[in-house]
Amino acid sequence: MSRMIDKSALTQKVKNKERLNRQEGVALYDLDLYTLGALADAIRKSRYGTKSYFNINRHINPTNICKDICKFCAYSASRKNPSQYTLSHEEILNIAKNSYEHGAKEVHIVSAHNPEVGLEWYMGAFRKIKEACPDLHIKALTAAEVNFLSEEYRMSHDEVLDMMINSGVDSMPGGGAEIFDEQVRDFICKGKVTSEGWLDIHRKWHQRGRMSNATMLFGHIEERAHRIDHMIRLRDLQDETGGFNAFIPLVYQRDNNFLKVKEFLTGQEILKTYAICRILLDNIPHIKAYWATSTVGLALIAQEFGADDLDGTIEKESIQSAAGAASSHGLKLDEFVGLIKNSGFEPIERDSLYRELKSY
Ligand code: V47
Repeated sequence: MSRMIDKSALTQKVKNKERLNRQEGVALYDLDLYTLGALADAIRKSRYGTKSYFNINRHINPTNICKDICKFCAYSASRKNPSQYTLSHEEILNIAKNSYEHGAKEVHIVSAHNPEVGLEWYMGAFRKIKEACPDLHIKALTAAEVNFLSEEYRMSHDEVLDMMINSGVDSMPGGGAEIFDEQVRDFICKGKVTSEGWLDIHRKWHQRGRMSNATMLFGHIEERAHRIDHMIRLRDLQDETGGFNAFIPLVYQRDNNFLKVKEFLTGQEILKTYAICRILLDNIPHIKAYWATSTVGLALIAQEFGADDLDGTIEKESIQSAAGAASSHGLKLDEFVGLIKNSGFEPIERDSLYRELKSY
């Protein structure tokens, strides 16, 4: 189908800043990497020049005990797993305080779906962090976790979202989106929040005047058309709410999980996907090359293929690193800044809502 679309007409349409439909989105993959890169780079440069955003953040993953079994996940542990853990409030608070004292502006708190710890374990941790560090931005609970809590405690999504706000959560991370196509989703993470559920939770969050991010897990069993479908569903919601700050394509990590993927993406396909999301998602301000899954090297190149954000220093990360990513320890600030500078871009430290804090 995509072969029927004239490549030069498609290229011209992108240059004219006209919105592309689903079929044209898929056809973008037929353009060569350099054409796509130039198109995405022009959009990126027209918005941000050579600025590349990052923040000083700390990822906290407080429990790995999960009632769900997502085939791609190497992080979760069943209750019988010897490597299971659940942090106490005191431990979570100490991590947050320590990071705050060392310059972190954001804690990114994402856990597994642990049915044993109780709602107060989730919410109380946020309250305690907010009380101790009022200026520390709390980005917490994916839509998948919101859905889990609502099912577990027989509450509506609205009630869980209100409880998050009352407990000090400032924004929501983009996790749990995986791939929206229902057939692929059923195969890779059956039982998790549905695609419609994920989108509706973010819709409700945005209706409360709050911002969030959106991810897409790619490079496993999905096809190009599924990625385009995913992006278009997000673009539609963004038209409605305007509440997404950033889109984050997460490159599938292959180790220690049940998804037996034989062929992995080439660097070209990953870069094409960054470029395509910059082109298609005309209404989402930022494209984040999350270095933990793309590798630092490819994230730096992605800056020339549409990405304007590199996430943050992270400090410690357990979800992707369990599946093979090199993010178990983050990046030191001076190293991160040096890498961005050496790649020809201007490192801009931002806060969680993309207000510029410092140019390095
Ligand atoms: O939703 C799990 C992903 C996500 C694997 O909002 C994997 O700023 C790759 O959402 N290979 C959680 N990915 C992380 C996340 C995130 C990360 C960075 C920034 C933001 C943000 C959000 O981790 C899950 C899932 O898609 N994940 N296993 C894996 N094997």
